[in-house]
Amino acid sequence: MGYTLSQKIIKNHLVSGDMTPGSEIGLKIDQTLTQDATGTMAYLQLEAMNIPRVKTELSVAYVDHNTLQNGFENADDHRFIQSVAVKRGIRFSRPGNGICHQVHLERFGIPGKTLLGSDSHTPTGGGIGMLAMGAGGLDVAVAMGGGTYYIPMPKMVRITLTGKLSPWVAAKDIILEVLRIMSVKGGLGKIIEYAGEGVKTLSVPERATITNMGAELGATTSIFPSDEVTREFLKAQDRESDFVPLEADPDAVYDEEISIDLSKLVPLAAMPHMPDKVKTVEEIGSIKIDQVCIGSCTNSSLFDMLKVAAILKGKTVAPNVSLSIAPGSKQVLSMLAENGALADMINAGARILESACGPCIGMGQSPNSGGISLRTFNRNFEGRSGTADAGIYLVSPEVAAASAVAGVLTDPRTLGEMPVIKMPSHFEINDNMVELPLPCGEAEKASVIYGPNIKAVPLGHKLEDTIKTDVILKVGDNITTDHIMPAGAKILPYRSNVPYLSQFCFGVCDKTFPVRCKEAGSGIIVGGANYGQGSSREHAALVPLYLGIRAVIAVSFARMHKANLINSGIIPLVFANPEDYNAIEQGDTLELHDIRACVEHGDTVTVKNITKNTEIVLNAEFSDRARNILLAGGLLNYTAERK
Ligand code: MIC
Ligand code: SF4
Repeated sequence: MGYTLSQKIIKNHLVSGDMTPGSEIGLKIDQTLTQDATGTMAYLQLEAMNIPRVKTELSVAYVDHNTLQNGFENADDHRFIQSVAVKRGIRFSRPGNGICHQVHLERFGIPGKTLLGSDSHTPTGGGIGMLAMGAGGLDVAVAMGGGTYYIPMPKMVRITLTGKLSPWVAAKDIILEVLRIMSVKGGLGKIIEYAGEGVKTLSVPERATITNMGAELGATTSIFPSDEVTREFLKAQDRESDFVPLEADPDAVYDEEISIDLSKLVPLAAMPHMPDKVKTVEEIGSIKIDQVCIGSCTNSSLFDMLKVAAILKGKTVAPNVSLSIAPGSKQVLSMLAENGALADMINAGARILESACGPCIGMGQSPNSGGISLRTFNRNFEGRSGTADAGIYLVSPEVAAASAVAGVLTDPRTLGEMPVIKMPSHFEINDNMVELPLPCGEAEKASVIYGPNIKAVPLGHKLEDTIKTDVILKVGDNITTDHIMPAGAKILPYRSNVPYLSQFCFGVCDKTFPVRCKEAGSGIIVGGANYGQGSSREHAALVPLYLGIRAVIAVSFARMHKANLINSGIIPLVFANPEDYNAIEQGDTLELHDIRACVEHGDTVTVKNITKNTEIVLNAEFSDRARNILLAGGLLNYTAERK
């Protein structure tokens, strides 16, 4: 029996375990990336582990998230990251160089290599055939130190693409269609591989849009074969020598198969407040809009920007609309400037933003009250834009630009003939904004620069025999990390200061949560299905740890969040019978009797609901390594114990 494309890469990087779906495997990581919002924690942890120099083939530290510097905090974080990077053998991508995933694809990604990033959209690298995964900062720090990265061996899904996209239909519509079919939990524990004749019709930036937003499926990662299209892209980036052809064996076996005829797709949009609430633009109708934002790691390539510029050329943005555009990288922005496309955007009235995440993470451009905003981004979770009652629709660059001019949601097929955009045969290459690490000899003498807002990483403590505490919060299905630990311009500057950040924990669901935790001293959270979906941010575990959360009991967990909980020493437990979710209420007192012994040896835990005088069985299935981490009270304690 042959191997799938990702099984081949896994096999080449397998350090431990066997490739049976669900069982834990350990992988060697070739490359890592961090961004600044998760990077400070990752580097604090790297420093705490005393790693003098990274052992990966390549590690890059990007600054792209916290770029609104309306206080000293973000600038201090950038300086801290830069000082660690140059000292520890990491390349530093300076603010202004672009969004981590876009820059990494352009300049560093290599087919067949493994990439671990402290950001959930790291799978963008799957667009050039990398096995690229998101993880919490601590896991990335461990990988930088040469440590193995552990995941449950994923199941394999093949999405066969046939035909060719019709005019005005985009790669974004392909991934929105996949989200419509599979839902935001459909990819849990799976790798999505794209195959079929349709693949050849898609450029690397288009493939990267699709693998990027595979994060919204909850998938471990998504990947395209590395073929002649990949070679052309790498060649145009002066990196043809990095090309390796890669594809699945013809007799590879998949656990799930989906087929999509590209020629049947039409422009789609994800409606508020979930990326899988997908309808056709036509069905939603010409609703009035207030804002359009174009950019983000999903849709900010030169290819996307040139399409947008062609639609805007000679037009004016509708008076009721504010249009912002953030090109994904310095390379994209300078090429737009040179070929005149930037002038077309500016003349149409677009507000040009720096090459960074910007509005995608609520760093500015929050819509007006109750505003409707069309965004080419990947997430439209409630409150993420910074305006609690705004309605965010996720669309392609074509739909966004056409709508910005019309002032209402617009199907671009009504615009007539589609402009033909060709990929350049050579990109402008200038890596002057990537600072190289100091050579050995000099690096030892350099110091790490901390700012006053940078506080220590909270540590868990050894797991006790029995936990008896109250359910401090009960929430429903699909709770995102944006619910648990919101981002945005006001909060993000405190990513290095967990005590301060803790005031905002679960702010979207229940503003009293942090105060109640402090009063209670400890607590348990009860959640529904797909708890912790969305980002890789380990703050969604570190902050609850700081607030005294001991365990989370849920119907199911998102992969990265579950790993972050374990790394923090918070026990993730799953209802053996999902119906039992209804048998616990907020405020109930629970007793996890003999929890230490159960975590050490058992596969189940019986929880006593003292308030209701009932008992419920919970699954506590962990790998041996996860058990030991939980017993030690988190990965940092576990690592220290083993030294
Ligand atoms: C996001 O898109 O939510 C983020 C901000 O990029 C996060 C990382 C973070 O919270 O810093 C992600 O996707 O992992
Ligand atoms: Fe940045 Fe948005 Fe991409 Fe996250 S999803 S990395 S915030 S552009």
